[in-house]
Parts: sequence; structure tokens; C-alpha cells
Amino acid sequence: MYIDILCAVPSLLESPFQHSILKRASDRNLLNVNVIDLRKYGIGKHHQIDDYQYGGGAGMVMMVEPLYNAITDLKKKRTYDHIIYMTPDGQQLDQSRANGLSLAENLLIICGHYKGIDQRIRDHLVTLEISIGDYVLSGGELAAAVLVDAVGRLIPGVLNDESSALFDSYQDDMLAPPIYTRPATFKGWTVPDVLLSGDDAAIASWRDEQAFKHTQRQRPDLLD
Ligand code: 6GU
Repeated sequence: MYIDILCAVPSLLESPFQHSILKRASDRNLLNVNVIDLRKYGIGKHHQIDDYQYGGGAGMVMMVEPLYNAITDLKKKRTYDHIIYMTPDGQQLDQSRANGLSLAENLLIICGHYKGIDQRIRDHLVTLEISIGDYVLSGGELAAAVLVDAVGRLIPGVLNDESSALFDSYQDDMLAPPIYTRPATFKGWTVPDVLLSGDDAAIASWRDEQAFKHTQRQRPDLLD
């Protein structure tokens, strides 16, 4: 999968994809993340990318022309399954959206900054608008990193134990059960006996029960 990210602050995206699972994905060529600096397409000698908003009001707006030129240029190289705009007023990212996007060949992600981007880009070029939650970030870059992480780890072949994504919290609208590793006792804090019993059936049913209780406690809305 190719993911191109068009943004105003590329340095915010230097490190997130160079560690752990996403690094392995890119080492294996399963995921190629390419960050493009919108300023390259800026207007005039100052490479301007934002301007005051029509109608007045605080905050700058990212201009239509640099975005249009950048997107047009990028489209010459790849055919995108989606052109995604990261915005707090988009549809909220969830696991099922991430699952769907993990099957894409090519994605273009546009990160807003300042007040956001000129509406005409959203109306004519963007195909999907995604938010990562009901709070406002100062730009779309960190949200884009969240989206790429959630999607990238689901690309077939990325996770070592392919089945492990199936047991993630949210894959079945249930949170994951508690987990433990050695030692079995630490400062008198013990691991549940059943996990040390070697009884696979008992362990599986304990995990189901714990997952249910945990979900009831933390996220009762998931059980509705
Ligand atoms: Cl995608 N962008 C910004 N700027 N803020 C957000 C967001 C995105 N999702 C939640 N808050």
C-alpha cells in the first residue's frame, strides 16, 4: 500500500512510521509512506499556502490553488482509492473503517492546519473526511499518524501472528481481557490461577468472561 500524506508541517511526521510494526511493514515493502510538504506547491516567492477567510473571522484558511496543484501532481503518479481529509468535523475513525481502508492500494491523506482548508477542495477532490475523535487538534498531522498506524498494522502480512489483530479490542465490539506475564507473583500481586492451570478451555472461558466484564465497566455503550 502507498500512503501519500500532504501536509504543512512534514517534520511532525518524521518519526511515527519508523519504529516497531510500521517500520517492519515498510522494510517488507507492504507499506510505503510518503510525506509531501504542501509548501512545495505554495504561491509566489514566499510559497504562500494560507490566506484570510472570506467573510471575516479569526484564523487562516489553506488556499485552494496549492492544494489543487499538489493533488493534481500526485494523481499523475497514482490512482487513489480515497483522498482523505483529516478534520475534526469528519466521520469518526473506528476499527471497521480501519479494516476497510487496510484493503486499499493507494491512499492520499490531506492534513489541514490553521482553520482548515478551502471548502472547494472538500467539495470537488476529497472523497472521505475522517476525524479521530471529538476534540480539536492544532493540525491534521498527528491525526494522520493515528490513521496510518491503525490501517498499516492491518495490512495482510504486517503483523507477525496474523491472527492477533482478530483479538484486538474492538474487533468484535468487545474490549480485550486482562493480560499478564512473568513473574507469577510480584510484591504479593498475583496472576489469576486459571492462567497458570494449562487448561485451555478454562482459560478461553475466563478470557471471554473477563472481556465482557471489562467492556461492561469501561464501555457499556459497546454492548448495546
Ligand atoms: Cl483529523 N484534525 C484535527 N485538527 N483535529 C482533530 C482531528 C483531526 N480529529 C480529532 N480532532
